[in-house]
Amino acid sequence: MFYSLNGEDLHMSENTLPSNTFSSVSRRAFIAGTGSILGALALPGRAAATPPALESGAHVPALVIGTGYGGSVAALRLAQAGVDVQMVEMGMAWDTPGTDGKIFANTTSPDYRSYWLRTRTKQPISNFLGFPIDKDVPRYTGILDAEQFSGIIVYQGRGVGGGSLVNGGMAVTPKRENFPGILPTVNPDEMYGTYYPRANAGLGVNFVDQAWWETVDCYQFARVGRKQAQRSGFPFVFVPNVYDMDYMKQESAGTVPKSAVAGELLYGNNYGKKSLQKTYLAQAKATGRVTISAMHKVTSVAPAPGGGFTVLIDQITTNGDPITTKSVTADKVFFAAGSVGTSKLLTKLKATGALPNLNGEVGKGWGDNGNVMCGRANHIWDPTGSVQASIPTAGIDNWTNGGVFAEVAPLPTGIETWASFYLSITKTPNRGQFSWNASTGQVDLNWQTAWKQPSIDAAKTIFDKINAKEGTIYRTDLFGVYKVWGDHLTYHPLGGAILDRATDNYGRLQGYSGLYVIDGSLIPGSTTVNPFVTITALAERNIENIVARDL
Ligand code: FAE
Repeated sequence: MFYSLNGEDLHMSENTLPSNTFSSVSRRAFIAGTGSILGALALPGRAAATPPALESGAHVPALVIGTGYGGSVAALRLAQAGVDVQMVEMGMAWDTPGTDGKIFANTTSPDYRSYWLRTRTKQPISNFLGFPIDKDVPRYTGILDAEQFSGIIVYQGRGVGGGSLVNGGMAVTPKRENFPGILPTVNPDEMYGTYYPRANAGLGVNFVDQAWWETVDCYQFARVGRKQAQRSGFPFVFVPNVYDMDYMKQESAGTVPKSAVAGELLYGNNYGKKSLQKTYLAQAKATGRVTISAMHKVTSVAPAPGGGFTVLIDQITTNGDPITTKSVTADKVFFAAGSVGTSKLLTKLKATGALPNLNGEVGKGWGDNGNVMCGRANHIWDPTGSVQASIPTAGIDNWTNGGVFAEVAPLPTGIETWASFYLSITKTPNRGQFSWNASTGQVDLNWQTAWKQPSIDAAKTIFDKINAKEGTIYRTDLFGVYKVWGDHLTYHPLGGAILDRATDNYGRLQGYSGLYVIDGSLIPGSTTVNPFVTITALAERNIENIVARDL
């Protein structure tokens, strides 16, 4: 079953879709979720009077650290409940065109906008035909952070919209049978009946038109992926996305400016993608109660003498240097800086004595969602196409037998590569822990590259079989010289402030009344599929409880 969100065209399309399409959200529940969003829009706001920009010495009722999924849900729902919200975001606003007239750079030509404070790109696929493809770029507060810890690079979006600015838009609701393993203390009936539908509606999730998909050049790579998966007996599943699939049809027909079809993604999409700026954050701003301060980085949160919390914030330049430090008092503070950002802040604040009452669970339970990448070399008669849409639409599901869900990913290089490329999400027991390093003044993560071995083993349950069936081999030239596995990175950081351990069962931090966690750090390391729908749905669930009980 599946649903469509194209205006009034809200209906099930079971007849036209394979039964193995991902989604466990019922039509009634989905419409209930949509109604809730539309109803919420009709609530009285203060559209005329936008709250003032963040000034040092200000007192704010609610301060949200970060503008990704968790932060955007929190801001919208708090504002709708009548609370003025200050959102603080360390990255850029991404609302102004660069020197080429475009806001975002293309994936094939990274420039100063592409990386967060690096002088050389750190592309997830670092090599091609064995040759390194990274290049020098000016140091700038660019959109993609390749944050290096021991044993792993964690890719994250930086800017207003967080990860929604750079991600593949795959909006996957986990299979219900897997949910107890994802968030064991959360009631699945509530999630699948109310909060997943609400999240899908709020995010603007839609499906590709499969009749179009079957014929169009830019999904040839995915059709090759399907053919080979099915020949080896693996279920091939279509997954929803937040990219506007009607827009992509027009791109492909040449009637609108191209984005996904021109390979835009990793450094932002100039068109088509319904990032949070266009969904939750647009609604939040429309209430008139939400102010977003970009290029502001929170460095400290501590109890304020007269109640509430003192929040220290560095306003930074595009070089990353602080211009000024602001001190703000907030009655309530929502940590929504992402799994890594929130974990680093909380670990530091506990260790350095700013928030000593946080419990010993802070910094624990961090996972990589079992991410591992690989490419396969196809035969010359199996081209994957020189034009590849950057938006993935499907995956290979071997979760039940092999603990792996593999996204059939594009390789939008603009040339024929005869490569099939995959990002696998796997079941893995390994979890890392953040700790404060007093000598460097940094937060470390104790991840080891060897901890990816269970992920590689899981991915091999699919790709060894496909290679054997097709008479093909792995590509060894994409992650170095003779290196098969992209086991050095994750796109899906999760955990570090686990629900019902570091916080109560709704994200209230233990030890302090008025501090909350509301992002991916609540989830203990795995969502079995791409994570942002689950992050959004959990945030919807938690903020509803917080608004009802704590305001
Ligand atoms: P996130 O979206 O990371 O937002 C946190 C925000 O806080 C960021 O904007 C930070 O700049 C900001 N911040 C951090 N520290 C501070 C501070 N001290 N002061 C002020 N601001 C701060 O968090 N997921 C999917 O479900 N489907 C996909 O297709 C998908 N593809 C991906 C592709 C890439 C390349 C990447 C990097 C990620 C992808 N993800 C995907 C993961 C997804 O984007 C991620 O799980 C969510 O963005 C996490 O949401 P959070 O709200 O936890």
